[in-house]
Amino acid sequence: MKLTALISAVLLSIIPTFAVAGDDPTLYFITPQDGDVVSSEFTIQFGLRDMGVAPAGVEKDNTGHHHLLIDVDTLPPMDAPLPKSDQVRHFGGGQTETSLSLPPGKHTLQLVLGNYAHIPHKAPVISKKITITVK
Ligand SMILES: [Cu+2]
Repeated sequence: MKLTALISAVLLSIIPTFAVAGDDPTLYFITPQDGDVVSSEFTIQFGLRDMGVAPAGVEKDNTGHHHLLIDVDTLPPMDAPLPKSDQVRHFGGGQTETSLSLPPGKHTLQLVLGNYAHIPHKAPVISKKITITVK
């Protein structure tokens, strides 16, 4: 009985660790960073931890491709393919960086990972929204 309790306690303390290990994907900007001042043409690098990048059309668990949201105030629906526009750019080739030209002033940038069919994952993988100033 005592042993059973001990085993249960050990299992309970181990299981949650296993359940979350490698299961906490993080999407972020390597560059630019929040608050940066950039020139009119600048490079953006996408960072992703705990998931992989795969081109659109390639169905593989725990992968997706990047979508860059430019000056988007309200996130698009997370249960449908992301729209394609100047403000929502798809990197379906599996690119992890791009070069962008924006008019002078403040702009917001945000990343959303989409699966092979451009649909965000069940627990959507979204970066923090950053604000940059274009000179
Ligand atoms: Cu896409």
